[in-house]
Amino acid sequence: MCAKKLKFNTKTIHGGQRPDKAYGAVMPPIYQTSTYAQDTPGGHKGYEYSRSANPTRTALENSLASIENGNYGLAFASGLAAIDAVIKLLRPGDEVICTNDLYGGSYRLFKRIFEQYVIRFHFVDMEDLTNIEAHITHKTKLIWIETPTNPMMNIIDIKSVVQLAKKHDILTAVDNTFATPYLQTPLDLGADIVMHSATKYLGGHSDVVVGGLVVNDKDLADRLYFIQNASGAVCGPMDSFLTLRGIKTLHVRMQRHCENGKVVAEYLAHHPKIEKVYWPGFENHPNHKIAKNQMKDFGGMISFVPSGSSYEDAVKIVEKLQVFTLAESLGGVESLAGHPASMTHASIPKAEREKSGVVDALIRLSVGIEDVEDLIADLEQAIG
Ligand code: P1T
Repeated sequence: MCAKKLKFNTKTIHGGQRPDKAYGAVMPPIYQTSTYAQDTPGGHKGYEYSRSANPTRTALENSLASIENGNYGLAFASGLAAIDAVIKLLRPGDEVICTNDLYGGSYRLFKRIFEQYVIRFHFVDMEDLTNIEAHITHKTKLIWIETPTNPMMNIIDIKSVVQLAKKHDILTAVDNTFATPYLQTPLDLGADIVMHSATKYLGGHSDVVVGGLVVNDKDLADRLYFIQNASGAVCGPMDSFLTLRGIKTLHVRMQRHCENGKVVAEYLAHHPKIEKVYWPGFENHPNHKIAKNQMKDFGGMISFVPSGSSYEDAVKIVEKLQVFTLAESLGGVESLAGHPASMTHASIPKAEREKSGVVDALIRLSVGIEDVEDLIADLEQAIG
């Protein structure tokens, strides 16, 4: 059966994978090898050196393409390595328009690395399309969308941004890390590139650092493959295997992340000691309607500000949590709490991050798939 016709839950398990030809192994074997024997120079079986290609990585790349409804997948050593490859499509003098609220490491890569090579980044509030339009010139070559944004949970209307970009012949890339293809598939909305930190929900068990790209266009895939091979930040076979294993349960994990996320978000919203809760599932979220339209559910990522709104108020809470672990990252089966100002977004200057709402008192939760009663009890004892 054509893999493209399979439904999502089936694709997470079977997408791009067949039982191994040698012995019928149901899971793709871990080809822990750097090189491959050749009968004669150039006479190999499709693999010659594992930076260029590795069968376990190929299985992951096919799986990524399958779950994102794309034609071509590429797996990298980290999410940032995947972003790095996309920006390397550009040349000095080119400009990028990106969401003003985005992962701190993406901001750092754009500002501290690529601006040295004379690529310019405009960070704009994409909830209002006129902000994007105002920055479009003949130099604009890429629009970089993160939605929901990290950590403010803003929702960007992918379809509208893509329409605008296409009018001006500009590529669009969507960082789909927070939503995953369980919730939204940006290529179906017209985006050119989907990017993942597979470290998060796709891997799902906080045991790998992996990145991914998926595209439909053959020429774009070839250019990205060239960069992947030439720059070399590839995903190793063991990490490819673990990510593939994670993807097989993506749909059941995401369902529970969404259910638990809703309960936790509503608990926080009704708590007298919480000032503000950011979660796209609330009807009064500024872009709830767009979220409802482009996402299947609202996910398990929530940010909030405790009353008092001071750095100390936030630190007191995260230090008291016992079931939630205070740690960077997100998307694993276990619940994590983070303090963006000092952790994930510390690389963004304070004045810059506060403009998009990342204040010192902001706490970010990655709601896991534990019993939600235990998560609520933990928050209750920590918030007091
Ligand atoms: O960590 P890495 O796999 O390199 O992925 C970077 C990245 C890219 N995009 C988004 C939306 C991300 O959240 C991340 C990584 N984020 C964290 C580590 C974090 O705690 O937010």
